[in-house]
Amino acid sequence: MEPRCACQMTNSEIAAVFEQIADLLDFQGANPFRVRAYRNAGRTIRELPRSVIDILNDPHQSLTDIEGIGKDLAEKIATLVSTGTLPLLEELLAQVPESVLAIMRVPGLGPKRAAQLYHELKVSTLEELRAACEAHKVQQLKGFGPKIEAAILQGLSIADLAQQRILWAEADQHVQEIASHLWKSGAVKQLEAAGSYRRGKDTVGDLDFLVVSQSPEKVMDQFAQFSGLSEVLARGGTKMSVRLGAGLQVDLRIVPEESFGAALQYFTGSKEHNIVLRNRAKSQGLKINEYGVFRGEQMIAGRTEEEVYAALGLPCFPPELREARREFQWADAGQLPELVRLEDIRGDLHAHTNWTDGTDSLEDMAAAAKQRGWQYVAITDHSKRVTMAKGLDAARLRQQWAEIDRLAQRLKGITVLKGVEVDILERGGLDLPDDVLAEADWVVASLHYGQNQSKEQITRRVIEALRNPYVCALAHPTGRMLLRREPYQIDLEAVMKVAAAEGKMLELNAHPMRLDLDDVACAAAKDLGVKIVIATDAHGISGFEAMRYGVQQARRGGLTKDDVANTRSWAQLKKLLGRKR
Ligand code: DGT
Ligand code: CA
Ligand code: CA
Ligand code: ZN
Repeated sequence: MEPRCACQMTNSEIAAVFEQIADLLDFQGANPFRVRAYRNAGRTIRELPRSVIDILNDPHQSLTDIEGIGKDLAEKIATLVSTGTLPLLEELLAQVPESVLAIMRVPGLGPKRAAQLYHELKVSTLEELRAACEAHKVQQLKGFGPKIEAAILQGLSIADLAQQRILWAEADQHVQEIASHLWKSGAVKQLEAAGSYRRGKDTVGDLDFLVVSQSPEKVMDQFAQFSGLSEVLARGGTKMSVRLGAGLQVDLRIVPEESFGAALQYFTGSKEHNIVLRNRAKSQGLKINEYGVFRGEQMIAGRTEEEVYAALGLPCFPPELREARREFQWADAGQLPELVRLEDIRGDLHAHTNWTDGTDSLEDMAAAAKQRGWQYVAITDHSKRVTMAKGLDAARLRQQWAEIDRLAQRLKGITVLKGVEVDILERGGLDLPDDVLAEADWVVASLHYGQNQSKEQITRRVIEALRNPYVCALAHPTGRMLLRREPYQIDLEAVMKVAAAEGKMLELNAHPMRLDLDDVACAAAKDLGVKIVIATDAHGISGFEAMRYGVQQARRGGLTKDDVANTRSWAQLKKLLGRKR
């Protein structure tokens, strides 16, 4: 590991060091309590609302004031922050190659199996693991077998992808940091991050910055000074490419002011959208490239994106729609949808508290939802089947609802809905009886267990759940975890048809790692007349921030305010839920 200039470590970088130590200790078969202590330290730091560096710089605060941080951990953090590493990490890395960390994280593996692969097959890199699977050596190991070998190969393709792409939310953090760093040069006149980031794609391959500047050298010098940078890959007169510490590539282009709109259009893409655009230009006797729109030698547009699209007789498409799906068809018909906006959202319908696996109290969650300007929030803690999350049985759930009633008398300006996230059981059926569900204001059904069942089984379970008169919506309908886990097998079209017939809704889970439904499925739901609920699945007050990721995904699916159920007041939404409730 490259030691970093310590004063710049972010909480997630600090947490990662503790997590790496936990993984490496686990790999070596160390005492489980010791492993857990490091893992918990990582988690504590990752979830801190304030930056560790801020706390260390604050003369009135000490790390040990924070719950979960004792003297020992505080000392370790101080060492890490001042030296960039920890002696224990260095010691472990001298014994085990760092590349085994990646193997442990392959879906289907873990520290124990990774250690077995390392000791018995000398597998220490992802490439070696793939080769060993393809040579069918892995299935011969004790406790492995052909099924696990196949699962590892599938896990490897996800791991490959995870090395090439990052979540949009993570890209957004990098973009904000890089943009504010570049503005500080004082030489930036205009700046925009283009590419898949600007289109709001759920994962991003690399970042594409465009800048207008009278002194490109000054901007590029400043870029080279960015703290998160690990390597300059190339630098020319107007273009520079770098790699960040985490491996992400960032391209920076300095473009002429009169071409900024054309460059922004070109580098926002998508490539497929640009190809359609170029052909349209051609058929009008025009030429389009990253410098402008040209009739013969004459440049007729380029300064702004609006101007560029207008020169081709087109509206300035919202970036989220630029995927060469239906946007040109809509534009030709004059029916470009007016996409839903974050400001349109009136409330959240999926949130957890410390009654189950959330970190914050009912009251704090309600107050935080109110602070976001929402009119309502549904508290939907897990039902009892989710033992890992201390899921609620009927009695506990009724206690919580009584607590919500008491809270309602104190807390004005927000409606707290009595909800539940009820599990769809492996054998079918729901985890709570109908008479309990009937008392709830809002019920979301989720499939957390039995995710390896056949498409028929899973689809049947989900459809049966949607037919329950008290279920309002299906949560995270495909169970995917971006860059981590494939969706389970489910016939979404069949599910949507039932939802449409029963007047039920589908959730677009806004968690940045889920974004489930995806953009294409959102569009399909709309076509079938199914309303979408954009919900955060917050497990703490900061979880509500995810709403914007969900809205962005809905926009990519072409959804309008009307297509999204929770742009309505609670009274209107209830009406929409229909006759059955
Ligand atoms: P990513 O980085 O894989 O998440 O996806 P993008 O869309 O950001 O792709 P990237 O970074 O390779 O290129 C940025 C934009 O530049 C892309 O969306 C459209 C434009 N572009 C790149 N290569 C081509 C090309 O060969 N033809 C056309 N028409 N446009 C291109
Ligand atoms: Ca890109
Ligand atoms: Ca690029
Ligand atoms: Zn949930």
